[in-house]
Amino acid sequence: MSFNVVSVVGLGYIGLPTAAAFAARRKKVVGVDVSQHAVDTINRGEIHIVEPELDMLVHAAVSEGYLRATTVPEAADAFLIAVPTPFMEGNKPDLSYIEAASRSIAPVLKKGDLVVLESTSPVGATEKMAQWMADLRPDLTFPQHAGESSDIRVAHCPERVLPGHVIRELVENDRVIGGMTRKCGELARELYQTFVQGDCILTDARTAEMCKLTENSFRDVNIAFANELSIIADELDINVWELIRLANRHPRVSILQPGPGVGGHCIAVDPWFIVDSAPEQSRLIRTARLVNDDKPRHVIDRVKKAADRFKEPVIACLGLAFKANIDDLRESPALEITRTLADMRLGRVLAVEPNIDSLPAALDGKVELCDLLDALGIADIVIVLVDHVPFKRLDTVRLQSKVVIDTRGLLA
Ligand code: SAJ
Repeated sequence: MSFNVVSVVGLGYIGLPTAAAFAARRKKVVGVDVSQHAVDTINRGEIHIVEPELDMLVHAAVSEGYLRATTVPEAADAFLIAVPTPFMEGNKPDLSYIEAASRSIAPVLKKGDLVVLESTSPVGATEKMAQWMADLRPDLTFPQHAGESSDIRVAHCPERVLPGHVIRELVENDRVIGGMTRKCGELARELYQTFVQGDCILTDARTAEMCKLTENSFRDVNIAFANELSIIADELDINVWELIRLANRHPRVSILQPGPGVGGHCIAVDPWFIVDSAPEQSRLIRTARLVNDDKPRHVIDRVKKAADRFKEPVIACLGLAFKANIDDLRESPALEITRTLADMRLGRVLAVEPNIDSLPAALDGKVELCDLLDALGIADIVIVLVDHVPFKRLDTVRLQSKVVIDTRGLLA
């Protein structure tokens, strides 16, 4: 089957690079997004998100006529759904974006089309998506009823790219492709092989859904182990960074790095989808989430203890992003810690974040955005919250006579 037109629904951190990757392989791509702003920006050949190299790719794709964005879905041969799956109250997955996206493409589906869910999803979401489309198109058959003879093919192929390295990882990473039937998977594999150089491995949709959740839970559980060690080490007056370095000399030990907590929209969210599906069985996964979510409180307690020694300390928070060398502040423990410290009115709070020009609303009016050297010039307490490159290059002489709380092991 040749896919003449590919439609990508949801033009965010995953959908837009994916659309650009197809376009770079000279596929006609119709991008669909509910945001008129995103659509207009892309149609000008510009981008509305920050990701290295993406701007060039999108610019080329649009100017050469391979990529076009719209708010209203159009007919295509394959549809990729890459919309958010946040969680709601009680850590339950919110499938409303997937539901809205699948309902929006249902009217333009035709016999032979492929629909792939890329969004990180709880087990069973692909089947639900197929049913939402089937409800609106009784004239077409879907795999949940017609099996291999269905008019529409449906699969799940979770994205696995690391923010900041999306363009390279999209092409090089292996992909797990879960078809609702074998033929659904094979057709999806054919589509991804347009630009993926890694292996495209077939499985069923439920395993593919669980595989993505498993990858991020693996990381969460292992970071929780490192975070718990760091709290124990503080208690026992041991340098956790040296401890981990030494333990990692063992050939079968590979401990991750502690930090101020786990941020981002993936690792801190996806494990809850497993817990929600099998609450009784997910004891370790749940506990890891709780350990990581509690880490900012531990950091704040340490700062509070240090601040008690001063009358009105100047506290410099180095880094607001959720990890090194990005500008993404969403779900960032560094941001949460800085905001809480300001709200506690322990002293004057300075934020140093070289990747942003202005403070987010959560900190506006409470915290001063400062240059690294200016902040170090006046700070009594310095908290390293993110291991950005400029902080790594810091001359430690500047920290002498200050109380330093290093959550990233930058100075260890
Ligand atoms: N972190 C630590 N210690 C570590 C490693 C990470 O505290 O040793 C923290 C980071 O500072 C950050 C958080 O964990 O706050 C997550 O950062 P990350 O770089 O581990 O991952 P993300 O959230 O940027 O991207 C992850 C990736 N998943 C895995 O590595 C298994 C990516 O491949 C996924 O595509 C992405 O989640 C996603 O979309 O699910």
